[in-house]
Amino acid sequence: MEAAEAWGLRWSAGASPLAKRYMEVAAAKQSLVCLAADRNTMAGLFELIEEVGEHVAALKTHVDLVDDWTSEAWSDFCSKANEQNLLIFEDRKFADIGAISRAQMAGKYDIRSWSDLVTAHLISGPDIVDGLQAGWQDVGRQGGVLLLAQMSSRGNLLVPSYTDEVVAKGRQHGGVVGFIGNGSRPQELVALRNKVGEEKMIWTPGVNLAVGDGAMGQRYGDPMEAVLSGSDCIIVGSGIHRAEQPALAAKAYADASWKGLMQRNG
Ligand code: 5BU
Repeated sequence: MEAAEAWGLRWSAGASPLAKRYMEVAAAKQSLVCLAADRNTMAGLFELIEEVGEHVAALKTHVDLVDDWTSEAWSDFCSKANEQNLLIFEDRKFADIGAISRAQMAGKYDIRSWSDLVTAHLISGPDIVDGLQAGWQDVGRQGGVLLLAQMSSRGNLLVPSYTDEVVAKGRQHGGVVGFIGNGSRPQELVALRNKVGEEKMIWTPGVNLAVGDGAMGQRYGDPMEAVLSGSDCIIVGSGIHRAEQPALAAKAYADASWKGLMQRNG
């Protein structure tokens, strides 16, 4: 199915080139799944992406949790992800002032050189988005910021009035591809989608086929329900990488998410 048809308003309402790239891959693979590749060895990461790459549309990383990280191995890993047509999303949750965030895009991990998307808090003010965009520009690349408007963990301090401010500022900024919403609470997602409108994306962690509480305050909601409530991408970690058969699990999440999109637009 063509991306424009699959995505309806989200495609036509002026999405950024990066968002369109994601939507095309998602339509081609019939999957709105972003794999949270939370494994701490390079071998584990390579194995995971080999197994599930065909069923997922984006790859989320935490570059600083890999024990045997080297820039060479990481660069090979990113090439593999690119071969599988995956956008690479470093969930760094930047939060500093603009100039330091720009500098943190460089440094040892050189996130600006391989990431297509990064997460940021808006707690320090809107200049963080300009700082991150400057980071990509410093190496002649384009990227997009996902602002944390909600979180999935219990007791988080992103209260509705804070969410409103993040959305109001983020909606106006061309460097913001979209927002992180709470995949574990459909009502919160519906409210977020109403605030965001149709133009920007909402990506949601806190999703698992086994709904309920996860480890250390994580909360999980149903994948299809998240999409029906306005999520454009379900971020799934342990539901896939801890499954006995990760490829089968990834396919199950892909199917649920795609069904949600078809029903949402139907
Ligand atoms: P899980 O294994 O599916 O629970 O992994 C969730 C991933 O999403 C993990 O990498 C977190 O860092 C990430 N995450 C989250 O769980 N909740 C949030 O609000 C944000 C990110 Br933002």
